[in-house]
Amino acid sequence: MTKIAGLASNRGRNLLHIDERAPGGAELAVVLANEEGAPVLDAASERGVPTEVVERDAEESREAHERRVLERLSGYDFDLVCLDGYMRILTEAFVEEAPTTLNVHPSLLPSFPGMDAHEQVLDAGVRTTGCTVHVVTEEVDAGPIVTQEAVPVYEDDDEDSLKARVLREGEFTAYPRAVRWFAEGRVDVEDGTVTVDGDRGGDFPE
Ligand code: 3YE
Repeated sequence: MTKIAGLASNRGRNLLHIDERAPGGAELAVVLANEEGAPVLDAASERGVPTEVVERDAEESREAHERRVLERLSGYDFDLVCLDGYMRILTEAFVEEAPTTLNVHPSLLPSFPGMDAHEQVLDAGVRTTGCTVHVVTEEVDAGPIVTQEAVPVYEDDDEDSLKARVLREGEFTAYPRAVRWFAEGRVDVEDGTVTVDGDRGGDFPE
């Protein structure tokens, strides 16, 4: 069974949603936050999921913090790492050491990478946005795409309304789908490309 190490900085709603849906039988083995007060910690505990906090100490290097994260995770059994609003850029060392790591980004990459995706979408005036589940590689938001989900943009949207729709209609569909594909052993990550057995693109097959 696929076990997930979930990394989040805030609410981690995708992680909780994935644990609830158990796509392909996958479940959270642990949730790790880099912020002491991250709401995901209590929510995960309520679900019976173990939690860990590894804050970055002042002056601590990126590598040193990551080493502590990996050390803490090494006490758990997992075969997939899922980022959900984890506000850290991961180093090449992490990417190489950890099992396959997925992230969900709130736009249809490669359009609108970066921190302010919804603002960029509204400024650009596009009528369709969405989300992208991709494999984490050294370059942020540039790893191979596993799956995407399109979401409409409405005239009267602001960043909050758009963010809420992309989460509920995009991320809550695409992230569990990607995890299920992994759980079913259908995803092959090799040389910077992802192939999904049986997937012709779009929504085929569920
Ligand atoms: N790391 C790599 N590749 C990826 N992290 C994420 C996706 C992704 C990744 O595709 N290598 C904001 C993080 C950006 C930021 O600049 N954070 C600072 C620290 C801020 C803090 O600690 O409060 C930093 O230096 O990391 C997940 C999304 C990353 C978003």
